[in-house]
Amino acid sequence: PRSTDDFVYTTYHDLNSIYSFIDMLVAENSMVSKIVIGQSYESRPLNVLKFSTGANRPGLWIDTGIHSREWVTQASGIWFAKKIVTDYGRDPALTDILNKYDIFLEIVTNPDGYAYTHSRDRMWRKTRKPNPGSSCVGVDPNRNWDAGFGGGGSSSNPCTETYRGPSAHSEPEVKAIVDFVKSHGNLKAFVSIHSYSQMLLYPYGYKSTPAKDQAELHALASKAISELQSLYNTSYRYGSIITTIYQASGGTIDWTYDQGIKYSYTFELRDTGRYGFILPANQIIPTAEETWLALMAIMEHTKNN
Ligand code: ING
Ligand code: ZN
Repeated sequence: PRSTDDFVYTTYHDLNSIYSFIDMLVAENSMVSKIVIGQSYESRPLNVLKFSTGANRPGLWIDTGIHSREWVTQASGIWFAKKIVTDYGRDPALTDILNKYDIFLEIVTNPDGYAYTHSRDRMWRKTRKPNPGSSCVGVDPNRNWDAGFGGGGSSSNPCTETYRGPSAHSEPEVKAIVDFVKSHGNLKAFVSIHSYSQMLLYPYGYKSTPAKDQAELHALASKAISELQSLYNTSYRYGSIITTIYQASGGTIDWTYDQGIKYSYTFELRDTGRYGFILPANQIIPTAEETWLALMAIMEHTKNN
């Protein structure tokens, strides 16, 4: 494709195709820029799209693809990026959000893993950093954060899918986001998108103590999933990570919440297991569309509170 209008949103794309989508979107739109927040273990750029219509704004963060095999998430991230530039100036709700906040979107949060899901193993989840003393590769980037690091629902065995890594923030893909969040200092919402299970989750995952803002986070989750369901009748469960899915320590949004980002959420997109990670491409656009309604609910609430 020569422009993001020609880009095919109904199929899955490899890493180079996504990188070229990002560069086209930046070239076409003055409100979009690309920030390289770091490099992956295998030296790929960690690209974040910044959507901004003015200086010194607070930020809203969305990441997709931190687990490489969850392909509908990166595909949805691409669709969100195009949706933002299309709707600005047309959809009054999004326009109002972008007149007050910057949106940051990291589409391929684990690029080494994503490349590997295309070249070798479609089911690869983790990073691709070797583990000294083990023949098993990679760390679970959703167990690597400094929030209950090393606790229940994470593993010390490098050969498992939930290996936490040698220390918190050991993975460059995680550390780059940590550094970005701290240096930005004014993110108001942080949404980390996974698949599959059809859930909208909020902290905590490492402990059963309710989050200080549990009541508000729960009510907003309810509103967001009812918006989501309004489009194609997709049903979602919602609640804290530990009570809704399972205990998981060292997860992204427990760390961002404890950094003071109140509206910290994780989505688990379609489906509930029929296709799982191998979601047919004809579900990309419906998944992205319905998820966008929930994201809008979260962003609007953030703006109004
Ligand atoms: N599920 C998540 C996982 O990393 C999760 C569930 C979400 C855990 C948020 C912790 C925090 O296990 C998938 N599918 O990756
Ligand atoms: Zn995941």
